[in-house]
Amino acid sequence: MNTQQTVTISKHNHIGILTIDYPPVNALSQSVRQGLIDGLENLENDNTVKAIVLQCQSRTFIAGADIKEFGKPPTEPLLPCVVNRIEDSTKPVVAAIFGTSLGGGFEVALACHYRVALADAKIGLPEVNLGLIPGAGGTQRLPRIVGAQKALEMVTSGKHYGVSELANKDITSDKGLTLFDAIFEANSDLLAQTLVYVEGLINSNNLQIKRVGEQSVNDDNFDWSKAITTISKKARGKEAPVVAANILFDTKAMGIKDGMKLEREAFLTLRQSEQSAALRYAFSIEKIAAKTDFKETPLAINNVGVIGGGNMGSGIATAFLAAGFNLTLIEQNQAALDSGVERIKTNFKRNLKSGRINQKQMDTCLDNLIATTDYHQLGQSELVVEAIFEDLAVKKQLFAKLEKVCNADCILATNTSYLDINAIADVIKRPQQVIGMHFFSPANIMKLVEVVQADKSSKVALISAMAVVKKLNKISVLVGVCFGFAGNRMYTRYGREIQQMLLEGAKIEQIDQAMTTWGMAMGPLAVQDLSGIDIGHNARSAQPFPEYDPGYFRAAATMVENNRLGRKTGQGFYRYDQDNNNGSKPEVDPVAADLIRAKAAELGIKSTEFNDEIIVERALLALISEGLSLYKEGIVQRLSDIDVVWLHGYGFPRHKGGPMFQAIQIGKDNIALMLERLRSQQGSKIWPEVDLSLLDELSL
Ligand code: 3H9
Repeated sequence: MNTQQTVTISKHNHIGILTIDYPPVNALSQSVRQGLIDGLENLENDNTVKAIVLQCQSRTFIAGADIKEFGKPPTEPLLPCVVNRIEDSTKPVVAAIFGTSLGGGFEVALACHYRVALADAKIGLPEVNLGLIPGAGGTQRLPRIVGAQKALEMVTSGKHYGVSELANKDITSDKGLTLFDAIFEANSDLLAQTLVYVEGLINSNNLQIKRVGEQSVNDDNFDWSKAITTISKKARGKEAPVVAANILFDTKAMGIKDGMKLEREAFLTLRQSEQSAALRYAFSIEKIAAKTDFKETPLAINNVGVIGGGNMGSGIATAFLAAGFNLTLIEQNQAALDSGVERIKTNFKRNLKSGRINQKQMDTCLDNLIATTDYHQLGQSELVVEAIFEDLAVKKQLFAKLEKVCNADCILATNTSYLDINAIADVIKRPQQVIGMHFFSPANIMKLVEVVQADKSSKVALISAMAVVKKLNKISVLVGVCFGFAGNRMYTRYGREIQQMLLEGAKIEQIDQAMTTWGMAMGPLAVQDLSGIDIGHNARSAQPFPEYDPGYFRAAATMVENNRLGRKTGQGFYRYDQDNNNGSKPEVDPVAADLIRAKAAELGIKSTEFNDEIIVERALLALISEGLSLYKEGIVQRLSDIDVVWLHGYGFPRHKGGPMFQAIQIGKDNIALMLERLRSQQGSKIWPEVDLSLLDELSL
């Protein structure tokens, strides 16, 4: 696309209008940057123009630098030059903001002399989410308007902020600079109102050139050291927030030119980093995961049924209600139904308390809930999600019943974690309606949903479920049927390697420490204690896929034999305060270690020394090996989908990209050597041959 097409010039009386039209999100590609410079020059030279409005077409103001250009050499004009050119303009420039003004897009707005916005617009500097810091003056101009403390929070959190939310906080610098000079009603005509606003300034002779860069930063009474320490702790290994905080600190007393120079250097260094590559990769694979080659149009789904009001069912129901769906919750009896409704209300109250929703929003969502024991009330549902306990026979009965009460087009989804969905589909006359929708616990919070394609699932049912997942503001990955689908099958393989290392002499706390220090959200053994060691044990014992060997879970089996089921029994791999099982910290328990040692001796396994590096290496190799097998078997559409599953379902550190991204970092030759070594120690049943050339398909 050439310059003329991405940025155009028009005029309204004495106001020049620069319009960016570069769908989908008006990213600051080279043509947009050049178009802005050329357009500005043109309007500056036009003697009839007294002010310039910068606006965007399509669905949003500029959403940032063009992420697709980040892997390539930078091209002129660079964004810092563009924003400085805007600030230096000899005529006042007014940014008209709607949708999302993010990253470079917000930096452009900060360089303008006025900012007006629709009340529902969002702004932010999300660069840290891509392993970067703002690279075009964001760390410099923002603190000059909102003060050092607020700017530090905004830059290091990477959060999107509602315009009204910020305006309510009345953030104005002591020099009279403000983030927004005017805020207009949501959904109103932004351009028309901006023109009236600017004409008002012209007619009243109040039009000014307010250059933010000429002001100083206010950091009175601000404890930088404490704030930076807190940010470093919270970053848990992520580099960008810490670099951002230090840049804000180091440049706070500098002029804008010197400050932007340091900011740019740090931005360029981070752009080359593995963390930024991982985070940019994560951003792009999430978008790709939701895509299929199905041509079918998704069905309109507004009315959803959820069967089962336990933890999982109530979490799923909460997610649907929060996204505005009409929801019918079904339970077997009134007492179970009441508990389910109570759980849903508790979930909403938590959101209310944390400020994520207000009372009115909560009431509106809960008004859409019908709770009943009468299955006939599912007659209007276009989708029903079953979340009852994991028993194949009971689920088959339920689906036979659902087929009778639901309408012919209704999609029937099971939330099973392990069971064979084909066996469930086979009991009804419309197996094409049956799919899996595997939510992760807590379902109202976790982003991932595996949409499972059984042998006879129709494409319409699958694509409709994926569209619903997007509406839930979650991320879907299409997977095939096998034991545990993509996520839990890999989790089982990962768990088996952890268990094997326990038997070989690695200590419980050493394994958890190694994995959390590396970046996993929780240690694998603490996770088992939290979810109940018997849950996985029972699933493995009853697993219906004979070709899949759940393998070596002897340490977990030993815990179960000794009624050490985890937090719920006050002891598992760790020990917990008996009076406060859920709240207390896991304590190392020598009894658990003794039980594992005794089991290892019984199996004739020799004890060896482990270090953190070996623990992490073996855990990662288990994931990489199983992931490659899954892809080869066609359980996932693409290798990168595996990383999406691990980033969003299992607390894999986002700045490490996922198991497959890690495989690329380790390198194919190294992986081949490591796998060969493990295969010779444990055998090819545990470490089968895998096709490492598949890794070449990953585009980073
Ligand atoms: C930056 O600005 C650095 C500067 O400080 C310094 C530079 C020197 N570029 O998410 P969606 C595409 S760093 C290119 O489905 P939504 C996206 O891939 C950047 N493309 O829509 C997708 O493409 P496709 C700081 C982009 O409505 C399509 O747009 N900015 C970019 O759910 C629709 O996206 C950010 O980090 C981009 N910057 O959400 C913002 N952004 O159709 C990142 C999106 O081919 N973006 N695309 O799959 C977002 O957060 C969301 O996309 C947004 C829209 C909220 C804007």
